[in-house]
Amino acid sequence: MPDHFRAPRAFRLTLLTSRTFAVKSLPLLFAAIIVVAGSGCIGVSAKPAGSTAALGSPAAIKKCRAVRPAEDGAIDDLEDGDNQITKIGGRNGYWWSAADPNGSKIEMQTTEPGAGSEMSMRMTGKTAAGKPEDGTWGVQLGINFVNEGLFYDASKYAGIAFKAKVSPESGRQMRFKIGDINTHKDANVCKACWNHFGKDITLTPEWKEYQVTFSAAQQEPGWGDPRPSAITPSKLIALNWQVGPGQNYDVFIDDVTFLDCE
Ligand SMILES: [Ca+2]
Repeated sequence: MPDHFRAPRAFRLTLLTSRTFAVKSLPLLFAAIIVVAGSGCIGVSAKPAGSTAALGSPAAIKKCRAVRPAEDGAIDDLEDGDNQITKIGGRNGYWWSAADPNGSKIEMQTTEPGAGSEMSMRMTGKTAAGKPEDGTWGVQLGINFVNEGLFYDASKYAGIAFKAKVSPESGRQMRFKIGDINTHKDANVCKACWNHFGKDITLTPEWKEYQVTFSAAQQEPGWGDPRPSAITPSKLIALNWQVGPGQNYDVFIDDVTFLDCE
C-alpha cells in the first residue's frame, strides 16, 4: 500500500520552522499502552507483532470494564479559544490541519457553539474526489501532544473520548486515529506509515460523545508495515480526525479527553 500520507508531512515541516499556530501542520497520532494500576482494570500483555518488528511494545494495555474521564485527562475543551491544547499532564501541543495535495480543502477555527459549552473546534471544507492510493486522502484535523520532542506517554490512560457533531448537510463519515511509534513516519519505524490505530465513526447532527479505548483501537485492514498487535500508549505522537475523499464536510469537535477505568 502506498504511503498516501507522505504529503501531509510537508505541513509539519512548515510548523517546525515557523513555530506559529499549528494551523497548517500535520498529522499526528497517538497510541498508548498501559500498565494497570486502577480498580476495575485488567492488564493484558501486548503481544509482539506477528512477522514484523514493531517497536515500543510493551507492557500492557489498560483495559476497563467501564471508563470515565481521567483525573488529569483534559486534552482540550476549546473554551479558551486558542489553538493550544490544555497544559496539563505534561501536554502542551497544538491543533493543526492538513489536506492532500490534490485539491482537498480544510479550514479550522475555534467557534461557537460547544457541546453544552461556549466553544468547539470546527473543520469545514470539501475533499477532492479520488483514491488514497493516488494521494487523494482528504483532510485531517489533529492534535499533537507535546510541542517539543516527539512521544507522549499515555500509558496510564485507557483511551480517548471526544464529542462531535456535523451540520445537517455535511458528510458524516470520518476516521479517528491515534498515531504512535509504529505508525507515524517521524518515529522512523514504519515502512508503510500512517495506518494509525483508530476507529471509523459516523457522526450525527446532534452532539454525541465517542469513546475509543486503546484496547479497541484497530488499524485499517490490508496495509501498513508494521502491523503490531496493539497500539503503544507509552509512545503516542498525535491524534487526528480524517475525512476521506469526495465529501463536503462541516464538523465540530469538543471536550477531547483521556479516559481511565471507572
Ligand atoms: Ca467546549
